[in-house]
Amino acid sequence: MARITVFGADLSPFVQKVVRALRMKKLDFETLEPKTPLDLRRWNPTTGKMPVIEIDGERTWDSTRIVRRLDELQPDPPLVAADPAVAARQRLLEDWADESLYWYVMALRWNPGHADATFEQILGDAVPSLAKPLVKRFVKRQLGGAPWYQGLGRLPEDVLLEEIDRLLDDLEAMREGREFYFADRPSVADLALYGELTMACSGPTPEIEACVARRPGLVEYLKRVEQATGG
Ligand SMILES: N[C@@H](CCC(=O)N[C@@H](CS)C(=O)NCC(=O)O)C(=O)O
Repeated sequence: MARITVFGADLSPFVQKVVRALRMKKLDFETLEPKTPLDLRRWNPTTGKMPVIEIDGERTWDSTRIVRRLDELQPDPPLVAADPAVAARQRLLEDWADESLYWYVMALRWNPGHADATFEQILGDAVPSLAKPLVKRFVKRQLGGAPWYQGLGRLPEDVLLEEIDRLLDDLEAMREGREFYFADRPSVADLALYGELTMACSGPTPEIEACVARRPGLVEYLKRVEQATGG
């Protein structure tokens, strides 16, 4: 049995993707949460981002590459469908969740109306109150700056929410009433969507939670993915 460690914070959608893939495959692992942003640089000098996985001493970074590696290590159950056309759609939806939906959620989390709550959620307990104003200004500039440079962070809040609402309609329609995306068992697409929507519904952006809650089919789907990937 391989010795596996996942480096990363539980709230990260990308860490969720990896942890749930490991649970689906019934692989034992331990997790290590970062204590400071310097940990990320130390664990992953190439991109400075989490998650990173170590399998018998060999490290891999980036959730998409990691889940691909897990499929090599333990092919059963597979994380994409056997049919290449279905697998391609699942991988593309995974990529859309990681590289597009993520930025919609980040743009809202770090916009002026939500940035304080987001900061409190990720670092509130870790920073002494005297240092908080300074650290908060720095973190808002660093992490909040990313969606601004990406572009979605420049949209007004009402426009962002309207777009997210429309995208959730499209997501629902694309599932075509199936249990999971394009197949009868979860794939990388479901793991990625679950991670993003769970972070979106984790507190600081109640408006997205309301968007999700208005769609009972989506709520049921998320519960289904949760159950099928370790609860
Ligand atoms: N494409 C990467 C994205 C990873 C990513 O953006 N992780 C965030 C946490 S949700 C991170 O490490 N952020 C720290 C930073 O940007 O400095 C993946 O799939 O692993």
